[in-house]
Amino acid sequence: VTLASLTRLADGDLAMALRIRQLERSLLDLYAAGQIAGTVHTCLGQEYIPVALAPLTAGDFIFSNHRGHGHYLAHFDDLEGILAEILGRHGAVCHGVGGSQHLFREDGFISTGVQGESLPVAVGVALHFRRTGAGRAVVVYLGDGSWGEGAVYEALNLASLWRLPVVVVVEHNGIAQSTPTELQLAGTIGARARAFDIEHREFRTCDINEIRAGAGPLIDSARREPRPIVLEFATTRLGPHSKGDDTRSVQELSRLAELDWLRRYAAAFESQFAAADAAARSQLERVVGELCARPRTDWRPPGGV
Ligand SMILES: Cc1ncc(C[n+]2csc(CCOP(=O)(O)OP(=O)(O)O)c2C)c(N)n1
Ligand SMILES: [Mg+2]
Repeated sequence: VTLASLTRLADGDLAMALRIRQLERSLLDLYAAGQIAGTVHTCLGQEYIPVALAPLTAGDFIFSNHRGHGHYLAHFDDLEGILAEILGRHGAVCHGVGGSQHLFREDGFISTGVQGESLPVAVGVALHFRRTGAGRAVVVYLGDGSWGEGAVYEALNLASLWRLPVVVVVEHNGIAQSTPTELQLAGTIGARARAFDIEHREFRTCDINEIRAGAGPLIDSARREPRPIVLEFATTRLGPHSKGDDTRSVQELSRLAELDWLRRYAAAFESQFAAADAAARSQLERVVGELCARPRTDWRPPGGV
C-alpha cells in the first residue's frame, strides 16, 4: 500500500466504506457477545476495494469468498439482509442457512468458504454468459493465499483459452490465516497471470477514485471483448484472520494501522469524515438493535430433509 494522499470521495462512497467498517466492528462485538453462531472473517482495512469496483460491475455476477461481507454490502447495499443472515434473524438474505460465508442471490452474488473453489465455477458461468451473449462478466474475489490452490490455474487456463469475461480481483493482504505470503508464494501473481496470457494490473493505492479510473476501462474490455483480466490490490488486513486469532506482533499491527485508509482519510477530510462516521455508527446501532429484536429464522427446505 502506498501512503500517497487520498482524494476527496463522493459522499455515497465514503458512506458505504464506513458502513462496511462499522458492520465488521459490530460483528466482532456481536460474536463476542454470543449473538453469532459459526464464524466471521472481517475485511477491516480492505473496505475500499469493493466500494471502488461496485459501480464498475453493476449487473455482473459476483463470486466472493470467506471474507465477503464488504463485497456483498458494496455490490448490493443490503445491510439488513446480510446482518440478519449472520444473526439468523427474519429478513436474512438466504433464510439464515448460509451465514457469514455462504451468501447467495440469484441476481448476481455467491460466496464460499472453500478456498479456490469459486474460480472454476465462475469460469463456467462466464462461459454461459459468453454463449448466451448476456453481455455480463463474472467478478471473482480471491485472497493471495488462494493462489496456492491448483484449481485456480486450471480455471485461468480455460478462461484465457476460451476468452471468457472473468475479472479476477486479488485482495493481496500479505497473509493467509497465519502464513505470511512470502513463505508460501513463489514468483508473483502478475507473472502467473501473464503465463496464461492474461493482462494483470496492480494497484497499490487506497484511493477509490484512482482505482476506478484505472480499473474501469479494463473491466469494460473484459466484458466487451470478452477476455479475462487480473486486478491485484496491495492491501492490509487490519483485524484478526477470524476472531481473536491474530498471530502478528504488536509492532506489525501498529505499522499496519498507520496504513489504514480510514485513519488517513479522516485526517485529510476532517469534517466530511466526522459527519459520515457518525452516520455510519448510528445506522449500525439502529439496525443491530432492530434485528436482535426480531425472531430467529426457522426455514426448512421445501419437502423437508
Ligand atoms: C480449501 C481450503 N483450505 C483451507 C481453508 C482454511 N482457510 C480459510 S481462509 C484461509 C486463508 C486464506 O487466505 P487468503 O486467500 O490470502 O485470504 P485472506 O484470508 O487473507 O483474505 C484458509 C487457509 C479453506 N477455507 N479452504
Ligand atoms: Mg491473504
